[in-house]
Amino acid sequence: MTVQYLHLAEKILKEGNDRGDRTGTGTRSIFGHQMRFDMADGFPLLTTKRVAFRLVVSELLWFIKGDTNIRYLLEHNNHIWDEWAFANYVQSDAYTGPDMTNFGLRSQEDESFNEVYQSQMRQFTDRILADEQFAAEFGDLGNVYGAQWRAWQSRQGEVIDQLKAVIEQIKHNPQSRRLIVTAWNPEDVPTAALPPCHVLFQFYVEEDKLSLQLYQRSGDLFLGVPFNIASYALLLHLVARETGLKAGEFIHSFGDVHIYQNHFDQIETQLSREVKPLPRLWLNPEKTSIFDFEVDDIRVEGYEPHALIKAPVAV
Ligand code: DHF
Ligand code: TMP
Repeated sequence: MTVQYLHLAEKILKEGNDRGDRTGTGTRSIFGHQMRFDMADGFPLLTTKRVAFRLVVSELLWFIKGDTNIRYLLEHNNHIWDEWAFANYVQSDAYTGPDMTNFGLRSQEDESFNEVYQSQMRQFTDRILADEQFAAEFGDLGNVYGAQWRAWQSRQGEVIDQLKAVIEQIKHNPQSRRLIVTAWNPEDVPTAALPPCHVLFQFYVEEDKLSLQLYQRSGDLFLGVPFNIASYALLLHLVARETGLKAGEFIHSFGDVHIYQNHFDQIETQLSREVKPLPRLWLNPEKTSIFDFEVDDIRVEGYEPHALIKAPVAV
């Protein structure tokens, strides 16, 4: 059940601190929380609103490929990272269009600006798809998850493939207490489009079961967190497949977990809804390596959530 999520929503509403935040939107937040999802209960995809699972899949496969350019996402009709690439572009000298300062907030408050912004964004994403050179320059988000997971740069100038290494360790040294992948690279934090929110994950093997715990430093409960839960549950299943283990628990630990002020109504709507049975995950039985999966190899079955709820994303 995704009751854990609704409990967290209630806790934030009741006990949270009203705080300003980087984006200027304002949040209510708490610090420190943990949820546990047993994969035996079903796949933890929120049922109190529809979550676009196909976007979760293409984003996770993008990380696993080590890709950091939004072009792959756009090719899969996935727009969840557009704003952060666009922010880099409009701050560069190459951008000569209308002023896009603070476009995230302004597009919510000013309808005529929003039209100009939507049109600029459309041109930007069309060009990323059409123009390889432009994509290489402005589609790349820098050393985000894909780069840190698959190609961490060492001091000696070597490249460390953390994901591959951790999978080898799970296979050969399952009792290890060092089964960790970290995306938080202090060297890259000052220049990142968005410093990693899901910062570090660790595996644990007990008998034939594999569990995964994530530390998320910052969580947008309404928009990001439903994706993050599904994404790491899926990652757990994929690594379990590759290592011949069963998927055990996904444990989700938070630092600052918050509800944006302009998401309160949407959260209340979710709280008024009845949870529904969880879907099941289908993975193409012919695929055994996490590195071979493609979007069509991954589906949820029996997903009958309540209707989608829209909300603006804070940039
Ligand atoms: N910034 C903020 N403020 N919150 C986030 O959750 C967030 N997430 C990021 C990057 N920066 C962020 C990456 N992940 C959406 C979901 C996940 C995500 C970014 C955006 C999102 O907007 N989801 C909507 C619509 C998805 C669509 O259909 O395009 C949703 O309703 O789930
Ligand atoms: P911050 O860098 O100031 O913490 O802002 C990042 C925001 O994005 C914050 O609201 C958390 C949210 N977020 C998620 O919840 N999940 C994600 O996967 C990502 C990338 C961001």
